Amino acid sequence: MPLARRLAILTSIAGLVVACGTTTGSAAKERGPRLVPLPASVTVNGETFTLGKDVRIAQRTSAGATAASALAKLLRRSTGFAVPIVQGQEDGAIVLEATGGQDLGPEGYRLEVTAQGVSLVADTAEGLFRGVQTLRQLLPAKVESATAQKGPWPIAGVRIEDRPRFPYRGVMLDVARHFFTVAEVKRYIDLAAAYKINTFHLHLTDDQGWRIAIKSWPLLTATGGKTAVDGDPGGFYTQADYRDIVAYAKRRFITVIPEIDTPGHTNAALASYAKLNCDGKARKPYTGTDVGFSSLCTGEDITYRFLDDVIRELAAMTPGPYINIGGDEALSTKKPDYQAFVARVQKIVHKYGKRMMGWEEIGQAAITKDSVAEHWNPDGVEHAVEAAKRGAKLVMAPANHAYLDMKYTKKTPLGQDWAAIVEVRDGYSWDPATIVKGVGEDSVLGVEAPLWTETLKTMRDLEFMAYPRLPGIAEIGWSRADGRSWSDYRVRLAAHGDRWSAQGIDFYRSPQIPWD
Ligand code: TNX
Repeated sequence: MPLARRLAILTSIAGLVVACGTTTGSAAKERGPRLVPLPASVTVNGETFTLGKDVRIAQRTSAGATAASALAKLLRRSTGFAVPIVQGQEDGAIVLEATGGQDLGPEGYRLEVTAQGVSLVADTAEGLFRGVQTLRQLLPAKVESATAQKGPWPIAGVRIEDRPRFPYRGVMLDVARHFFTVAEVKRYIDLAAAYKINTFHLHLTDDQGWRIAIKSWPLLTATGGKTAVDGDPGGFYTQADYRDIVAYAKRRFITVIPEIDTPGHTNAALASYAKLNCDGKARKPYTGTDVGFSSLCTGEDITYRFLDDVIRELAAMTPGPYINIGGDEALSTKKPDYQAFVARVQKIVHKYGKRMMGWEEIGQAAITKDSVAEHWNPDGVEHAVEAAKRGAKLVMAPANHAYLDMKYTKKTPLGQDWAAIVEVRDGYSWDPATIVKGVGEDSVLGVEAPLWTETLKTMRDLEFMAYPRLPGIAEIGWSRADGRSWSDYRVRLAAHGDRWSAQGIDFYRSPQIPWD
């Protein structure tokens, strides 16, 4: 029997164990732990480990430090227990172990809960951190509370072995249309980390605002940072702010990808420096929501000196492998100019030791195999196919499924509907390996959930649009396709509403979900 088939049978047996381990019939799955994203295998053992006031976290190796402190912080806050972190092995503790050689992969983990204690094993510090996110979901929802709650604190007995399907599972936040503070960005990172997201794509510039300080071009923020959609207040990150965001994300094993959108979506830059315009005249600041009207002057050397400076400064404060150059909707740039522009900017990105990422339109240019294109437009798949033909990998963010700024229903007060109305089920029901005909699993690096902010002004707005859809995209990126179904997912997701409420998230109570 081929290995894949054998694994499939094994997994379906493991799935049965979940159902049988608790009770029989349709209530069975509801009694098993309702985890999102769905792990590769879960076996329920019927035991329970209850956290008491003497609970401790035992860190077997130093690789456990980040995961141990994240878990301790969460437990201290909501249980009120001291939760010391100790070294070595201890009975009745939560033991974190990353000794390597377990064949669990860079993000995989094995989590075992018995009446005696909790053991979390991974090959890497990152794997332990992902496993801690699963452990959180085995505890009562009140564990997410910011203040001390009354127990008890039972953890269901399970054996979970887990690893992701795709290495890239991202969220994107547009801080250009509306600005969000460092504290708000950190909260968004935290919410995403709970669902094992590992990439944070930060859309830093657009027609309406330039949000990152570039020391060699100070007017970008002094002028271009002042505006936002609807004349709302602008803002920008200093380089120290940006480094702070990067470091914060890193402690959650999330890689930051900065995007400087070019050659279109550049009005804020063109308003800041007259010399960046082909006619030498500064553009007026823009606070509307049209797209496709601006372009850098692709024939002039100054454009590339400008981008060399910007990319050099960005690369120096970005430890992650990618610089994103945007490239979408360059409707005011002629195709040959666009192609030459992308090829030339790619060289600059390479010069500073990074790989280039951009929206799928970059597939029209001579991109190298190490570049990554992001599919977004259901009507623009030919660019994604072209990118794959050039050997580049794709991140899938189809607007009619994955865009968190699409309305849930016609009546949703926030958001847009140009791509689709996206109820929770629509957001969940697609597969990255089949969404673009001609781009198969081998070309897919992963998935992303973009959140554009033309209509979103507050943290509450972001949370309302992201929850409950973001966890669905996270699951599509993490969990194997053959284990996923809408009927099972909606029941698992139903358990998460109380977790979000405990964190003060005002989520969309979709009628499609049987909320607890
Ligand atoms: C399309 S997606 C855009 C953005 C808008 C978004 C709104 C993409 C690459 N470009 O400029 O904000 O639609 O949904």
